[in-house]
Amino acid sequence: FGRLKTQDDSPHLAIGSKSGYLTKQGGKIKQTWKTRWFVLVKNELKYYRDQSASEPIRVLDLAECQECTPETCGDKDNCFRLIFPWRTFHLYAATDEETNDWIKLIQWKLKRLAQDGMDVR
Ligand code: 4IP
Repeated sequence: FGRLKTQDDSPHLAIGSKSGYLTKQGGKIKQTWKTRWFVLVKNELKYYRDQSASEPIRVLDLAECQECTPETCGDKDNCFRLIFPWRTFHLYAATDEETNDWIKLIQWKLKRLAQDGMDVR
């Protein structure tokens, strides 16, 4: 990513929120892996073209997410998948540590959503 920071750890983000660059596989066209800026707040995971974009490409509702697990996808390191009834997303972060942070936080939110419903911090 050149000089770009791969994560935003600044304190303006609420506890339990996270943002950073993840690389994701295309939906129908599997060869295209695009690096996108992901923002996780409460139950919403949004991805943007880059950190400066104002409109998200897509908003994912974790209330619909069935699973978040590490996986091996071909030659890509640090991969994980997010399973929705309508699509499985394949993603990876720049490092193993960042991937693990995303997985841990998303899994925590999925657990909270399953227990308490929508009010996920
Ligand atoms: C695109 O490939 C990008 O990977 C898109 O990702 C992806 O949309 C498209 O999936 C895929 O065809 P090209 O840029 O080579 O056309 P992004 O939206 O991050 O740019 P998704 O749905 O993954 O966001 P399909 O399903 O539209 O083919």
